[in-house]
Amino acid sequence: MTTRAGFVALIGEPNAGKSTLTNRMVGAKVSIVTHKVQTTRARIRGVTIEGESQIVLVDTPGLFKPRRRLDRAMVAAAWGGVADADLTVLLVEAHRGITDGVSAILDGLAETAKGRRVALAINKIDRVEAPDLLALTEALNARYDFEQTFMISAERGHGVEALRKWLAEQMPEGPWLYPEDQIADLPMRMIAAEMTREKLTLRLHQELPYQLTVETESWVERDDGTARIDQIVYVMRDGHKGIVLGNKGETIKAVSKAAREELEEFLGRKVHLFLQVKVRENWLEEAARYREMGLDFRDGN
Ligand SMILES: Nc1nc2c(ncn2[C@@H]2O[C@H](COP(=O)(O)OP(=O)(O)OP(=O)(O)O)[C@@H](O)[C@H]2O)c(=O)[nH]1
Ligand SMILES: [Mg+2]
Repeated sequence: MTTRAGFVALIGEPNAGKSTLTNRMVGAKVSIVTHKVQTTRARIRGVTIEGESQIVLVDTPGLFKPRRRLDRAMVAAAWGGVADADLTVLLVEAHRGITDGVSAILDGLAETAKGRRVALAINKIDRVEAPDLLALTEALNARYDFEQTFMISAERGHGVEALRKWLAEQMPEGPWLYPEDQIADLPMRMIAAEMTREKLTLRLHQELPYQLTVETESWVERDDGTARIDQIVYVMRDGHKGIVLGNKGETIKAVSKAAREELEEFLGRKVHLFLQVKVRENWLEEAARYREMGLDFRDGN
């Protein structure tokens, strides 16, 4: 049997649906998803098998015009994903079309991805009519020489099988890169922190999600088969701490419950999750915070 294996980088604007597609193809939630932009902060690898092929999906942070150090490190991580991949899939939102952001990514591809294999996936087709889709496909292919165009709904699953079958055929011949049953390549402590960050992002308004980070401080396996997980939520101001805690601690309690439930489902066992909120004015300038997120601090320079 000839096996195949390779890396597929998923890139696109924030909110394009890269993480939703990753989870859909893996068949489990390995990357967090929210309706807000800039949810994914580092490269998250999800693994899936199709026939004789092992496809390693590299979910990346959205590409946008960076302002802060964290933004720059995120964007660098996304382009780094393209550089390391056998194939790149650009996701474009069907109903938004060629925005300034998409245009900038197309320019970036022309500059950095020369000689690299790039396919196009127009996502969220559930939100548009067919004629609009054809026009968008033509316009995008006029801007960049994509190997293939797929029309998908990552959320509903339309077109995802065709994309997956095609990707499987494109993977280079070689031994599988991960054990057959592995679905993600991310330390469990990071997956756990991401789950909490997702619940916080879903519950907090405006800028706050962008100004906090979550770290798993300790993970203790107990004799009774349960795990005790302690996490720290870093915020930048006292006022933010109050908001994250909520009235009588109700916000943090709800977040903790939702994150714990998801963790228990993922791990298939009972978890005791303890969250602590700490004010750290300067966490956005601390190398250790970036390391914990899986980002390169120097990329932010
Ligand atoms: N209607 C519709 N919504 C979708 C589809 N795919 C994803 N979404 C929604 O789009 C939003 C963003 O999805 P994500 O998967 O987090 O997007 P992302 O590209 O990973 O975003 P960043 O991590 O911020 O770069 C979520 O609310 C998803 O539910 C789709 O096919 N149709
Ligand atoms: Mg994402």
